[in-house]
Amino acid sequence: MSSKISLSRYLVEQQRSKGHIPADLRLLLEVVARACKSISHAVNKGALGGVLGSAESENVQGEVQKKLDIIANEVLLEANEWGGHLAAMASEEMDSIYLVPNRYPQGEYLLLFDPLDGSSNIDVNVSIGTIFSVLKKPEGTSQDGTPSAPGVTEQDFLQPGKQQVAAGYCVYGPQTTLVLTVGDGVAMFTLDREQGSFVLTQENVQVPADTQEFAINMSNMRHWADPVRKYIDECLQGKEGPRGKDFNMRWIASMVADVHRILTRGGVFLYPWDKREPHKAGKLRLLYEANPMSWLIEQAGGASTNGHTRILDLQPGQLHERVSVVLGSRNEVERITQYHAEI
Ligand code: AHM
Ligand code: MG
Repeated sequence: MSSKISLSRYLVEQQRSKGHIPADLRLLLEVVARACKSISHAVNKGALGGVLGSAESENVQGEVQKKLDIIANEVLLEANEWGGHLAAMASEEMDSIYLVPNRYPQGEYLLLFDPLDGSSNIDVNVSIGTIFSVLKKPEGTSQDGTPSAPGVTEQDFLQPGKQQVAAGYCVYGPQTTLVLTVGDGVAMFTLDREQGSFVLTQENVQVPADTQEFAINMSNMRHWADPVRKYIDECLQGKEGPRGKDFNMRWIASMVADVHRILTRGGVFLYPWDKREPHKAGKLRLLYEANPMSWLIEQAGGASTNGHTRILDLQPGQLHERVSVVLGSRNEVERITQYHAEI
């Protein structure tokens, strides 16, 4: 008998022993994992599958969509709409929310995703991934005290990240790895292509509190605010500077891959506000990227902030809201937060 623990078995055991996962949520996560397998196959085929290149369209944020952005989005919608576990979905690639069609039963969960994060890396064969977040549709009255509208509205999605009931990502790299939290630590599952299933390969993932590695797009240095500039400048001074140690830098330009490295060996990731588009809080999206990644990082013992406030405490104002992100090894995140308070 195999001692390997599949994702299905892991979820069933979580449901049974710890009561973290109601049956519908377990079904939802299995369906998301199945969709990720399918996206992984499409990514793997690359030029052979005719999936590379631009789709000649733009998303709501004015970004040019790649063919694989659209394929991944459709795979996730199709896989999740009929199971009865969802009320609605929202995606970085869609202008507005997607209601489960009337012909299917409605569930109580809301699924949010960045179907293919790291789009600029698709055509150059560098790791990319799917990021997802699960919320419960609010019950009863809405925030202003009036009875909530029947069906689902965009407002139902505007919940702080601390209300997530599951979050994760799947990174399509040398291996395809699914990383998941349901609020009881972080577990990693590697896709076994021969068996066609995700197999548990690491439990209780921990981010070391200290690190000598940072991830930031250095080409934006001249646009940064002073606290970020000070932090990176001190790292660059290495042993001779105030930190008294050398730092290494990594920037993959796929948040999934950068966060995966941090969950694996520590580090700090920054995509801060900068002066290029001062009216935008940052580049990354709060609901599809920052919230799920922040919860994973916190569940692994790390920290995540926008420089001033814990990301998971932020009340979203809009579906496609952007945010400044600093996450990873706790002591470095605390130092950067302190610089924001001082400068
Ligand atoms: P995307 O969701 O359109 O792919 O954009 C998000 C990505 C992140 O994965 C990554 O951290 C960042 O954008 C890279 O930005 P840059 O091109 O400035 O390096
Ligand atoms: Mg993204």
